[in-house]
Order: sequence, then C-alpha cells, then structure tokens
Amino acid sequence: MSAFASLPLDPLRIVLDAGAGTLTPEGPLLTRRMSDMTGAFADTAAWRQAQAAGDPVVYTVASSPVPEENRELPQSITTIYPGDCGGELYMTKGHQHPDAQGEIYLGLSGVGGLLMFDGERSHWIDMAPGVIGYIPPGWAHRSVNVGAEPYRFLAVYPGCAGHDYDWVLRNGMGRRAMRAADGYELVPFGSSS
Ligand code: PAN
Ligand code: ZN
Repeated sequence: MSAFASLPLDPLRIVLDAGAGTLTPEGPLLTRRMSDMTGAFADTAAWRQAQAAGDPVVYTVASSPVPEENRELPQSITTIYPGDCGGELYMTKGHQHPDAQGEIYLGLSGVGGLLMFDGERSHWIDMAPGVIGYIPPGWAHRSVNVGAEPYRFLAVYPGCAGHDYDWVLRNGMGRRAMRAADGYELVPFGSSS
C-alpha cells in the first residue's frame, strides 16, 4: 500500500458521503465477491452454489488516499450487502492485526454487528448509524449485515496494523451470525444451525 505518497502525507480534507459510501479524494476500492470468501462461510456447498449463480458481491471497501504506513491513520468505508449464504449472514472475511493495534468503527447506515474474538472470548456489538464500535488490540474482527439494507461503516486504524486473514481461518471467530425470524442468531463457530 505504499504506492500513494512519499511520507509524510500533507494535511488532507476528506469528504465522507455516507449515502454513497465514498471518501473523496479516493484511494483504492476493494470488491469482495463470494469467490473471494474462501473458508469464510460454514456451508461450503451453499458457498459454491452462490459462486455458480453469479458470484455476487458480498462487500466493498472504499479507502481514502492515506496509506497503510507506520504512523499514518488510514480510513475506509465498508459496505456489506444484505444476504446470506446457507443461512449465514453476509459478512467480511475478518482479520487480526499482526501488529496488535486498536481500531474504531462508526456505523453510517443500515444495521450490522461487529464480532470480535481474542482466541478464547467472543464479543458482539450491535451496530447502527452513530454507534462507535471499539476494537481493542489483540481482538480479531469481522462485520456482519443483519438487516435488509446495505450495512455501512467507517473504519479508522493505525497504518502499521496490517491484516492477517489466515489467523481467522486458523482460529475461527468464536461465533457465527445466522439469519433468524427476528433478525439474527449467534451460534457456536463450529455449528451452522
Ligand atoms: C476494516 C476492514 C474492512 C473489510 O477496514 O478491513 O471492513 O474487512 P476485511 O479486511 O476483514 O475483509 C478494518 O478492520 N481494517 O483494519
Ligand atoms: Zn481491522
């Protein structure tokens, strides 16, 4: 991510459009489709079927140009679309910061959940517009859309944090968020019902 600027970056005015899910000026935009979610959803048959049936976009991440470099403070807006895969609600891949650093999320639109796991304990925060979810150092984190509209949030994190996705594949996230009649239900990670 060092392709943007030689350090230090100049002061920057960034416009957040919560309705569009954009930060202007823009940095990189990531699009995560079902085919990018290897190992994430418990029901692998449903996951393969979803790829064959159009490989839908599960979420996007729009960043500002602030680079992921030591001492910088990058920001991004994640938009998770509504849906489920075998009953498991659409979510981010989830990661641990290899350099244990805290992070804040601010809900912008829709409703979601911030699932955290420290290897032993899991913690869930209900997210909505105006809610700040605080992720302490050492807690892996994954976001889930629990509603019928796109769930969108701003993330701000230290540029040195890094993103370890394999940690979640090795250790899980403690729980999974499944669609339920009254919204969502959290179940043990090893179970999908
Ligand atoms: C967020 C996440 C973003 C996408 O900006 O990176 O929501 O989730 P995954 O990285 O798990 O695909 C963040 O936590 N940054 O540190
Ligand atoms: Zn993070």
